[in-house]
Amino acid sequence: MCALFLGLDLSTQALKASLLDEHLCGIDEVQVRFDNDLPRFETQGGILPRGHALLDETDAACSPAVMYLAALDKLWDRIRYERQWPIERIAAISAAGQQHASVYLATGALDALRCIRSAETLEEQLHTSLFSRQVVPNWQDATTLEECAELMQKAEEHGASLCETTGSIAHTRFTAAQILRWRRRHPAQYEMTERIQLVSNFVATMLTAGAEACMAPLDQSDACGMNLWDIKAGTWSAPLVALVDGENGETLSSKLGDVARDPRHVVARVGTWWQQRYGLRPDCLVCQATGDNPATLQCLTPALGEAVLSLGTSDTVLLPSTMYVPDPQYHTFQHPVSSRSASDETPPYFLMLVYKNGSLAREWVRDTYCDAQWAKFDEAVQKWPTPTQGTAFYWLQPEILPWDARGVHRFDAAGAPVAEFAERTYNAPAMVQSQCLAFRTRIERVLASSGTRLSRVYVVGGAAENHTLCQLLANVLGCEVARPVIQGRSADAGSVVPYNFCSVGAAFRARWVWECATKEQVSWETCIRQARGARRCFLRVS
Ligand code: XUL
Repeated sequence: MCALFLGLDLSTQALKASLLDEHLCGIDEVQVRFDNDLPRFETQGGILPRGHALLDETDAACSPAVMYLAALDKLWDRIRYERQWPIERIAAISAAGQQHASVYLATGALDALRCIRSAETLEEQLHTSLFSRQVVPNWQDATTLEECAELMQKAEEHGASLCETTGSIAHTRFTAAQILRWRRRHPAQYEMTERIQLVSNFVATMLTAGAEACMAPLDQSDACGMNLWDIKAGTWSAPLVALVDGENGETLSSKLGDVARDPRHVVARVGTWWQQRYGLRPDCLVCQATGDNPATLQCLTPALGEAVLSLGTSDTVLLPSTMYVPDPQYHTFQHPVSSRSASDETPPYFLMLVYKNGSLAREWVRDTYCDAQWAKFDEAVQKWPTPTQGTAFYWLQPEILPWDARGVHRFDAAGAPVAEFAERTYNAPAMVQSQCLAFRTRIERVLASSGTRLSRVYVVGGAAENHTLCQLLANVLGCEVARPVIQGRSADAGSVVPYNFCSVGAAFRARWVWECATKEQVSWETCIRQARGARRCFLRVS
């Protein structure tokens, strides 16, 4: 009987699961969408609306922690009863979770997890005992500007900038600023917190529920999204931890728990609660989990000189890197599946560039200038393939790259500012051309520092379906543009399934950890290559 692998993704709006076979072919996918499937939590886009009674700050972007339990219950009911997946064949599970977002487990949480009975749901049994913080921050939260300034200053006082130490300048969504603000506003809750987890290791912890439940460690790559982890030293940064803790830092270190140093780490066998309630095998492995962007990288495994471009609400570029060259303009994270040994083909780091004005800005141009039709937008992009009429920037939201750029700025072909273009539909090519050029400028700069050239870009996200945009990207970036695909089980010609790359990336990790734990120690690259065989993993679109 062929072993199966499960990847979960606890993201902003949904909990998703992807089931793959030993050859990494997709079998099925299922999800629970928070707004529609769990309306009693009153979320909009997965978070509580502004001013909701449960929020202690009007503008906070938070979700009810108990909703995550309800989502796990509902997802597994769907897996078992609606979809009737062959659960008994699942050999290993890993997870992805929204980066930076944190979950706060109360003193006694582990005991509560060990005492649960299979006749009742997670939510029924744990809603009062598991969490010390009922409403938890989402990565979209921006209430922590003051705390960010303090973190930057504290790092400088100790002789290295926050960016040099942790790979990123201070960001409101990063966990350090979030914990600091909450600890000061709610000291009693902080006091009664046994463990602070990221969403990724929280899911792994939940999968151990039962008689031998344990706390899953943080993932190295995900820990880099906290502004607390000293990447070069491979330890928590003592001054930053002390600032966030308010004392000498020991309390916070123990609340954060361990960071797994080996990406092949097996957290535990799946918990007895899961075995009894859903029929998981007693030897099913719970593998180290990571953040959603690292998990996307796992799924697409770009080589050096390749990049992943995710065209979503914001546009994100992921680039593997051999060197640690932190820069305030981007994030440097440890690569989720690199062992960081000289013989490893997987580079030790990856860089992430985030452009805030992605799909929403493209949609604004489509709606304002192209009668709300993508066909008209595409027609205009094809009509003016080069910037003959001028150029423009559309920073509808304060931009990250370049930092805090705002507003719409148009220039004619001679470079003089203009209020509007003579032909209004020219706004469409002007926008996508300037977006593509922005990607090119920064990617080139980053790659130049490691002596590499861009050879291929994998495009994902809604806008990746737009062929005109992909062709323009290929022209501007001067490289091949490819759309990654997850093949269906039969691997018939063309049996390509539109899978969720984060949960599939998590399933890939489960496959690798299982291979290393039960067969032989192989590198990530070897495992994925051998499992996939000669099957196609992307479609060239340019
Ligand atoms: C990355 C970030 C988002 C979340 C989405 O820094 O904040 O992409 O990971 O879940």
